[in-house]
Amino acid sequence: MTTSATSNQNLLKWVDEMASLCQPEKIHWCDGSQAEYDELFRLMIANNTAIRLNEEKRPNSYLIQSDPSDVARVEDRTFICSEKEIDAGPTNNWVAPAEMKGTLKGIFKGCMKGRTLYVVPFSMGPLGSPIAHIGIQLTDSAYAAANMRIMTRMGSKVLDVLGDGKFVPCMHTVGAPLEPGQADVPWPCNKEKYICHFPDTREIWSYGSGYGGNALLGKKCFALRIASTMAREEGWLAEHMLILKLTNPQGIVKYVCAAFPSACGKTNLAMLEPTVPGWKVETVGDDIAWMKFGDDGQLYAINPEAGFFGVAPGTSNFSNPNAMASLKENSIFTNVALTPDGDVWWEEMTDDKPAKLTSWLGEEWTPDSDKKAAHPNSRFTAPAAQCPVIAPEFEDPKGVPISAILFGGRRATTIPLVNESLSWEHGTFLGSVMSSEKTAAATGGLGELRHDPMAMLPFCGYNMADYWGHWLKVSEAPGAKMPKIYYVNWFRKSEQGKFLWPGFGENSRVLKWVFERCEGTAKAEATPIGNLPAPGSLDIEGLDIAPEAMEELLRVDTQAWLNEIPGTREHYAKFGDRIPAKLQKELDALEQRLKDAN
Ligand code: O2Y
Ligand code: MN
Repeated sequence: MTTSATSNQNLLKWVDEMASLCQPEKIHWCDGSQAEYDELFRLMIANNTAIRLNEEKRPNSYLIQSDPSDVARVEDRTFICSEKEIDAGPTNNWVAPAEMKGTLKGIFKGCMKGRTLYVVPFSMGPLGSPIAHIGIQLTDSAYAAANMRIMTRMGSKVLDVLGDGKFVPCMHTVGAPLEPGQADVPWPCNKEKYICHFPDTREIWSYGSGYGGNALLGKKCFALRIASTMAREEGWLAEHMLILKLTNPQGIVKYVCAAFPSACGKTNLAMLEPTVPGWKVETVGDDIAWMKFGDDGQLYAINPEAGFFGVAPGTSNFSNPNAMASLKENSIFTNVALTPDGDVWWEEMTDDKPAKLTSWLGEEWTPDSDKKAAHPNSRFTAPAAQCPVIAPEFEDPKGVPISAILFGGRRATTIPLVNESLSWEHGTFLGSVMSSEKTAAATGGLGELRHDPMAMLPFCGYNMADYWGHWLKVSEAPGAKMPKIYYVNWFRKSEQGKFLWPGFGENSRVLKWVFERCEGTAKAEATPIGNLPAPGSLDIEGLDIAPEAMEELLRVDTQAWLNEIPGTREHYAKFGDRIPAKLQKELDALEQRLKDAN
């Protein structure tokens, strides 16, 4: 048992209560030191949970394979336990708080027997930033504690900043107590899972999973689900958005946020290498943005995280050299394959597949194998500070002023390459009707289309219609200078099923147009769906793209948009009379503009 470095009575009392409930063998207060991190891995190696990678190839890095049943966020086991069901809304699973607490108190009883309870103090955002908030995670997973050290500002220094202040309590157990003498397994977990959020009391309780968003509670549970409810009460925004810094050849800087559904290339966009000469992109964040108003009326954003928990498959020196450089050392790899010389590999990491690997399932793998070497949702956990293009503002407690917000999804048809909204209300509308083809980050079928408003469907901690209402309301704050809103789509396909836009670094051309629209220097053409680049205003110099492809990328298919209106009305109908009148009006106005143009 280590001693606590706090005199925060609420914290001490809560840790005592939870320890009595969970009955761990030991309690360890995490100080966040390198020695502690090394010790966590020494224990995980001794338990066959982790292996250390080849020191020359991947210094200070580890590989961990989860239980094959515990590989992704479990949306069907994720609950918003607000007092009233309507406040969770139709897109969340709801259970009354008293009932859920009863269930949890039952299953948490003795859940940490034979294990260590780690007390993990963490700050979401630079320590002491007025935009940051503090959480304390109690967990019996050394893997979660080690990941939290990369993903957040973690350790004793957080307790110093916390003082007697408030924190978000985050309870986590893998739900696998050990009886005396019982041998542990490499990846303890429970087939029963509960990922529970209590917005009224700002608490998180997670049971049964050791994986990713289910277990690293600072990320989706706190920074999005609970923070979205805090933001609503306090007049700010907690969003599933990357933050990037864009500098033009004249040295003018703008900051842009972008929301895409899970695993749609957000990390790639955040770290993009521009192909337009003289332009520079730097990364502030790759997944989450917290935005509060500054005295000048602008929204200032911080990245509440300190690391990247990125999807490994598809990440390569071609798709994202900056991510590859970020994970070259001091990183944790989960569910990727192991090479014979002690390094990691995943699908599309290299042009040539290695001749032999040990797959994420621990099986011998060759290029002829019919299974993937790495799980499609396998991950790297890497310190953001290791990213070669991390912006120095990443550490700035006051955050960065946001000029533009991009929404996007994976859409083979209908949605043009870029579309500028007509107003904040119209932009909110576009965000509210976002849809995308499904990816591997959540359990369920791949490829299927689903509405994913503002990329927040699995992450909004309250009724989504009220969330849209909050978006509309923030713009009414006195003196508010709201960012411009854009809708982008890198994934439009030709009739032959080929991607029309090359994507990756070439997306900088779209960022340039957005930047120049914010500056007031690029031209746009009004269309029924919004403002599209006027002919010649999107810089395609040096890009090998057929004029017909460009035309199709920017074509407003009014009939296809009209065909989507009934589906959009159905999507809204799910929220009944909670839908803000302003959004209904935007939908009606869009339909009218499309009919007039058709
Ligand atoms: O599968 C998980 O638990 C991770 S999900 C995730 C991780 C990093 C960034 N974004 C996501 C997401 O699902 O949006
Ligand atoms: Mn995400």
